Amino acid sequence: MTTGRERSLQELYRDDPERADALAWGRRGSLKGAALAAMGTALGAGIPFAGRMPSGLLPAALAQGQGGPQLLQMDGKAPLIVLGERPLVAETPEHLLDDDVTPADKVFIRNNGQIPEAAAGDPRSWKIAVTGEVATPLELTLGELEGRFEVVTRRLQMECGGNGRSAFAPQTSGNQWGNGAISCAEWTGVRLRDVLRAAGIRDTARFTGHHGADSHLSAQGEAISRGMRIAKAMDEDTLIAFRMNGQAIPHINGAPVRLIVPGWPGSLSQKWFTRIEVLAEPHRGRGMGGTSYRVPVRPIVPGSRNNGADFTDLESMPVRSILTNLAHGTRLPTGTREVPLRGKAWAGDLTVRAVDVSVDFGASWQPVQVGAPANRHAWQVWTGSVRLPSDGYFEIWHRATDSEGRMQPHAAANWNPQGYGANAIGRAAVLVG
Ligand SMILES: Nc1nc2c(c(=O)[nH]1)N[C@H]1C(S)=C(S)[C@@H](COP(=O)(O)O)O[C@H]1N2
Ligand SMILES: [Mo]
Repeated sequence: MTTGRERSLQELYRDDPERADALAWGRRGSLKGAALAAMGTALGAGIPFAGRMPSGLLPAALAQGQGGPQLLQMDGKAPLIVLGERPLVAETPEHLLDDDVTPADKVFIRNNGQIPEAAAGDPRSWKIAVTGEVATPLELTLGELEGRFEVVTRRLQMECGGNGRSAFAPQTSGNQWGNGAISCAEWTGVRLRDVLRAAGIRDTARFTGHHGADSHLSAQGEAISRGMRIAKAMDEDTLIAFRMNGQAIPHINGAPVRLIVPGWPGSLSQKWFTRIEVLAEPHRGRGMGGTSYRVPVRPIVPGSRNNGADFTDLESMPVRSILTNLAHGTRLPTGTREVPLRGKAWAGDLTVRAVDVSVDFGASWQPVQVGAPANRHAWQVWTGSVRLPSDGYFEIWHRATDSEGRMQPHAAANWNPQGYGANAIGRAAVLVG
């Protein structure tokens, strides 16, 4: 895949996708023989379903940048894909998310500021506070928290609000996540609602504000401090968590205690958790208001400027699927016709009703089996297989539908300046032969 001709098509796609499309597909969307052959060479194989390819579609194999991703080298962590070093941000490659319960080493990392020093001494003496619109403000050590409230264990998905962001066109600001800013670990902790009730929330309590021990890179103020409607704080699955998969939480993922607000943007799941405020008005911390974690109510022109005044906070995350048994770009032996597939799907506070797969660029779809979640707010495992008609270049497309009938769209929808809520159909390239 290194001749001048092949590289030039790839480069053209990167530098000037419209011209590349016109060259490859013709201005009326009809396929030009020579251009198709060139594209086939670039991909390393013919494209048996080329006739079904929507005009202007960039093959997934060409959408990858040149050169491999930078991989994380950190004790206790798998080789995650590093998206940023200061602050440290790393996503999990989809094919490393094959476990039903995400092991600690495969949980993605999203920091917004400086990683705080690991607390010296007994983690059970770490203090958390409840302040604001409560009858009795509380300050409790982790030890007291564990002793005083019912301890529960749940499998909970935690997904960054920007997961899938790299699918937005035009590109938005923020970390260019693929689909790997998701984990579903087994969290042990106490219910936030039990602690809030113990403090006696007042009738005026409408919102929360979350605080942690890390400071902003500039050392000015907190790294991030978000909040939510009180109803989500009172959800039985919203936890103050102190164990992940039965072990102490890894420091990088918020030890010794963090919030877990499953199904809503991960930014609410405060790491190195120190205090929750109960508020009458929406919280005004870093990461609130404007275009932060907010999406348009009425679609705006992609790429346009907007101050977000009319936007709404992103709450329940949209439906998404990932493919986990086959890495994007996998080469399968000549003659492979049956390809088993396995993946995960989830839909914020909702569940996933169906997952469909296609190998002909979405011309036809077939359902796969979708398992029940282990508990509410856990992701669901899907399994199935597809038949390929020949050797060549294929794309496995996977599309989930939530319990209210909403499907993943063909392209990232509802463009917004900071790129939240992108849940385009998943596409993995495979080469047979
Ligand atoms: N204190 C603190 N909590 C935080 C963050 C942070 O930077 N500081 N990042 C948030 C964001 S944006 C996400 S997506 C999740 C990521 O959690 P993880 O790094 O354990 O995967 O933590 C959230 N909680
Ligand atoms: Mo995030």
